[in-house]
Amino acid sequence: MAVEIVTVPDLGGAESVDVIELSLAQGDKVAIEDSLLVLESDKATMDVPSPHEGTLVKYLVADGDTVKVGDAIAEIETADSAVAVDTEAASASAPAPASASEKSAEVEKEVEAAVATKTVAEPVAEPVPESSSEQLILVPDIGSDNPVDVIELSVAVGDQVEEGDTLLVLESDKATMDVPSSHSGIVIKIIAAEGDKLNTGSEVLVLEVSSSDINSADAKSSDTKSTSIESTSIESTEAAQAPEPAIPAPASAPAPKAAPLAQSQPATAPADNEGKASSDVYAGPAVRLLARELGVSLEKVSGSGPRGRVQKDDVNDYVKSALKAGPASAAGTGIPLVPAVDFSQFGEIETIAMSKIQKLTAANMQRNWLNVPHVTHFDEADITDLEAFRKSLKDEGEKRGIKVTPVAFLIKGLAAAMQAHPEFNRSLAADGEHFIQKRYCNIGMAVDTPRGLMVPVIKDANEKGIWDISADIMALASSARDGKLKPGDMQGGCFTVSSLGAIGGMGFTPIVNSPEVGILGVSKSQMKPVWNGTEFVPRLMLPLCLSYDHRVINGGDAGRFMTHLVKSLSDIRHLSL
Ligand code: CAO
Repeated sequence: MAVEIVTVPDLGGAESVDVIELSLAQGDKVAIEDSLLVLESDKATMDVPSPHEGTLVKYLVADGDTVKVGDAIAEIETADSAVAVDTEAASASAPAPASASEKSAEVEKEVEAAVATKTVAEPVAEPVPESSSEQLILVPDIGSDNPVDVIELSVAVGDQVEEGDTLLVLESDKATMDVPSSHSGIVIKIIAAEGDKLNTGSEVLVLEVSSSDINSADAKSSDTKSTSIESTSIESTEAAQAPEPAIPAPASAPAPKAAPLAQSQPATAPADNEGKASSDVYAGPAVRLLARELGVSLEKVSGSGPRGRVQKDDVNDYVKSALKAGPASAAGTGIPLVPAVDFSQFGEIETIAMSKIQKLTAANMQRNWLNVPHVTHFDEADITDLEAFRKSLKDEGEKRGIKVTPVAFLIKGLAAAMQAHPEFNRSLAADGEHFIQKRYCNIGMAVDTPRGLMVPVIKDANEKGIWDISADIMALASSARDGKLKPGDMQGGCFTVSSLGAIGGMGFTPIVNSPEVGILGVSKSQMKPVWNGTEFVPRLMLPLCLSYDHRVINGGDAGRFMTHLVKSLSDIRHLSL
């Protein structure tokens, strides 16, 4: 066993380049030639293949670092150090299956080929003999005898293209290259198809052009050719005819490293690349290959790499979240993503898995919060008499084995208010054009459990008295805490009560449990001085917060509903009417 240090190979003249992708994870098995990382200069990207077989111990650089030739980039543990050949020591050490210097020369050649291709990427235009106004566009010199894949056709028959517009995108193992049009004209026939393998001189498409365009473009084409054939390095390319970068980079400033885009973005959240053609998305060949294999349109993926470059993880995360979101995701909501933050940079952290209930609650809350236009109406009820009555039930309750808490009265009061104000016992139909009026009255009750929030339902609350409701509260709350609720216990709710009265607080804005249209938040009752017309008297006041779906309930409805509820809680004789 030996640990080999891999260094940055010859960069073909570029002084320093950015690390834009770490291709592996610590502990990954590495074969010779596996891509270790991707480097990028102003004009090209290159994979750095491993000169060793073994296990990646660690990277010595990070995404976004700037490196130069000879910089240490990774440690690889090899089984037999004699087999491994270090990049720098390649020429001096024993022969290896593919020495690093050979490899780096290969990489360099590939990059150069790609760059040169970009420079010669003015396609060769040969006049079509039978019509002087038709131009057959051929693949330009791609700097290699190996065929390259057509990964994208950027135009369709009938399109008007201008000189320099991208006609199609080609991809070799190591680079992508746009083929720009050498003429302005109208596409009248497309010969190449996506997935075809093309060589220098292969037919791409036919353009209908005016004679003047042919002449001027031909002149430029030959100029370009003579310049570009000599362009063999990243730097000399820059000095040449200002070609398009091999992989188009957006002009925007680099994204702050501390705040990359969320790792698991909603599949349907708007991508930075929304609206772009795939060929314009800033991504490397390996990422394009992965996206094609997974059937992902790159323009839908947000790039988290430097300057918004799409990385393999972005494509994988897109696929994961697409699967998770399913077909009912909030497509096109335009909601900006919350950036993921590496909290470990600020101090020690621990990652805790969410329980299934917590995940469901999070998803439901977000869904309801996003879908329902919420309004919260605040009021308070004088429960002085109610509490006196409740306490008077204590002895009988002990005999029955039932504890009566304020929540039972709230549920009873809500059921009565819903009978009097039936709009609170409605749901919006899925078509958005009808109300569903319910003739039954089931009230959900939020229960705080160690595994998360659960909402069992008290069935037919309008038909039950305080003892029965109290018995239901006890049974359902205890089943919820013991994890023994059955699915039927949590279904069919018409309205929800969320009582934090035993915990504290003066008020809160609960989230409607859609498709229900209202939820009552209850906070802790307090003795308050209340003006009775002649003097201040101490009264026990219960804060109530009604959140409602404003698509179904108007403010006036809410005011009347709460006035009804407050009145019946303040004088429980109304509950018997
Ligand atoms: N003001 C003052 N005291 C109150 C009160 C209020 N609004 N509501 C209840 N209390 C008192 C009760 O009277 C009881 O006191 P005593 O033992 O002295 O009689 C004590 O608080 C404890 O009540 P409890 O919590 O055992 O029973 P409950 O019927 O009041 O509530 C339940 C049951 C299931 C609603 C509650 O236990 C619970 O889980 N609440 C949390 C709901 C929640 O998490 N909501 C947030 C959802 S959104 O995140």
